[in-house]
Amino acid sequence: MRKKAILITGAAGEIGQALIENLSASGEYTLLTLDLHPLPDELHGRSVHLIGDILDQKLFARLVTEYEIDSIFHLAALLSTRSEFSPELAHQVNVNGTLNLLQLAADQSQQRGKPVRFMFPSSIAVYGLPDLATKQRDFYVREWDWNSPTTMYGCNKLYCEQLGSYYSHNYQQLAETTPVMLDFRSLRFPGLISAFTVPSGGTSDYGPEMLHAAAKGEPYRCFVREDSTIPFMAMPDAITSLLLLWQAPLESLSRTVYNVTSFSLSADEFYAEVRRTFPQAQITFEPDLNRQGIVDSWPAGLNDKLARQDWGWQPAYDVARAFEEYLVPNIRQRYR
Ligand code: AKB
Repeated sequence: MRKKAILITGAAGEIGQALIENLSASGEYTLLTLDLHPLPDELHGRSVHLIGDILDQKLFARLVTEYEIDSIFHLAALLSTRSEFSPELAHQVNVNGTLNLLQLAADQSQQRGKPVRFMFPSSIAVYGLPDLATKQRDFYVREWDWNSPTTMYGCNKLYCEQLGSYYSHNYQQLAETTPVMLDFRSLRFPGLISAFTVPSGGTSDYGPEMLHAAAKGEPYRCFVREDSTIPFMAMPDAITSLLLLWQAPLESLSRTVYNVTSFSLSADEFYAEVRRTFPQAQITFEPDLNRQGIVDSWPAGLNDKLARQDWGWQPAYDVARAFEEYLVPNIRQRYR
């Protein structure tokens, strides 16, 4: 008899680490985690960890002989800045890797006669605002607004959302018998800020990088202008939203992809929050034109009304609580 398990890809990344911490706490689930890298020592023993590549289909073929995959949290991806340096590699990992996992989920759903729940974090990078005036005017974008990404990562995320929806609703639509479809659900995240990990390869990284540098007493050159505004979210809210959507009854969902957000801040306002706790922070603003262009194309805020309406999404951390109760105390402790 195969063991029922939840598969988490990209498990050693920022969201992955926080998710393992949360899902393993109850001891209720067998977690199968996959990453190119080992997990940090604190997470040892919380999951069955495999060092491997999502492009390795043989690895998945072996996995399903031992495990019945009940849900997949597919977190592995090359982020936006990294993807611009290696667009073809990004496409391989972000699109072909996702396709492999969708196929695995489709086969598993069919085999066990029950949909595999497939959770896919998407991003504000799927939006592409044409100019700053429009960004200011259409401050809180809805899911269907401005779906014209300017980055490889954004294109990859938008396409994979659509692939997920295809596998959920129309897969093998011409076959004589309708297959058991998988159950794909996606969240468009803003820039995420963790107190415990520092992001790498993203373009929203200037926020968390500023904060972690200040806490370490290191100078930081912020690569966007002071007025650059995007939405952000503290990691605990990201995990809450992921788990809420995962657990939501299918009948309550009116779509497969939802915006979620907590607060919007300009880089200057972010700096002001950092300075409140670390008045000696040495932050300078030296915009990098290319990365600035990416941030300018991303929305200043997200309209997450549908997530609130359909599955009761509500952020627990506004700016003040995120900094005062989550980020600052934990970061202080970390760099003490
Ligand atoms: C990135 O900057 O690439 C990510 C994202 C906004 O999805 N943090």
